[in-house]
Amino acid sequence: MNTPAKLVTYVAGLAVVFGAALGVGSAVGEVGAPPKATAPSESAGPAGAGHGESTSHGDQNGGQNSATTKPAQAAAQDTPGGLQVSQNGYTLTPLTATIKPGEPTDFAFTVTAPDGRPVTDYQVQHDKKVHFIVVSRDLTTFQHLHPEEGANGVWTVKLTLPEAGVYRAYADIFPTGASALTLGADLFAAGDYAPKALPQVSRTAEVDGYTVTLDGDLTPGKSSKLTLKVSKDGKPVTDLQPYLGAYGHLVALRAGDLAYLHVHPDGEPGDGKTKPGPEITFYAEVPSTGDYRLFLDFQHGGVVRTADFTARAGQAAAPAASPTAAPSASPSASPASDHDSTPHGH
Ligand SMILES: [Cu+2]
Repeated sequence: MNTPAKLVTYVAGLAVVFGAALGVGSAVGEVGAPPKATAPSESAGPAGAGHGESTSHGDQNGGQNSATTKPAQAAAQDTPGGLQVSQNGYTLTPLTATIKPGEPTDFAFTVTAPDGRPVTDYQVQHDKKVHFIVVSRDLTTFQHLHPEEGANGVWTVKLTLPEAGVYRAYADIFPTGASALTLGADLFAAGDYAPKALPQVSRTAEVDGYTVTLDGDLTPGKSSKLTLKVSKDGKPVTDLQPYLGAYGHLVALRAGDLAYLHVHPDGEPGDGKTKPGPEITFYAEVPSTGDYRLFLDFQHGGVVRTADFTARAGQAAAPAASPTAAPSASPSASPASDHDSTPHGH
């Protein structure tokens, strides 16, 4: 009996303490001072710190914003084409999800405008509204296609992804009322994928019995003149056929991120000065040092062929060309210059 009695007393005691606590709590609540004291003090610490942090963040953000806004804008303007699936409100939207390797597929896509609707009004560039480029991401395969325009801004093209792997598709377009832009999206062909190494730097390409040589150097940040000379069986080809309003089309892609670079042909058929070969001249603008893949489309005998090169932009050419480099050619420098001179030698 003692134990229950003690429990009752204990419970009663707890009740008293609890009641007292309630009383204190309510009293405190009524007074309002402690809660106000604690609440502000609790929140004052974090809030104060928060203000401090947010203020400093704000300042930093403000500073970063003001500091990064201009570079960001400049960067946006300088960002090469093809790296983004959406740019300036225009979005490349593939409508075909899966593509089996080696099987011709009706690939469909739209480009949506900032209002979300498919673009139906395009400016023609080089005879076409849409130039559709597809490369494997290891840059060893290249296709330059021209999709057919369907209803409601849907474009379709017969596309074959030659092997399993990851591909980059580019839509080189000029929506009316906007500016020319190149949107890019990845495509996938399921299966075992073995990426190939980037083809070695070379100034000579062979395709179907044609030899194409590359002259000129890619200089980062500058318009670089490139001259491609086409020959067949050792003889210069002087009757190239116009293809898409030019004697050749050159696409340059940066190794590593597959940036799509602007290349402008120099002259066009019928301008009274541009000859149908054997040389085709372009001006390419590359944004950085590094390796680039160049794909030249040219037409001869009614067939369009593609010659491909790997070219190195930047410092590579400088030491070999520098007068001081030769006398001071050290053992460590010679391998580089040997390596660099190889493509130049051809
Ligand atoms: Cu095209």
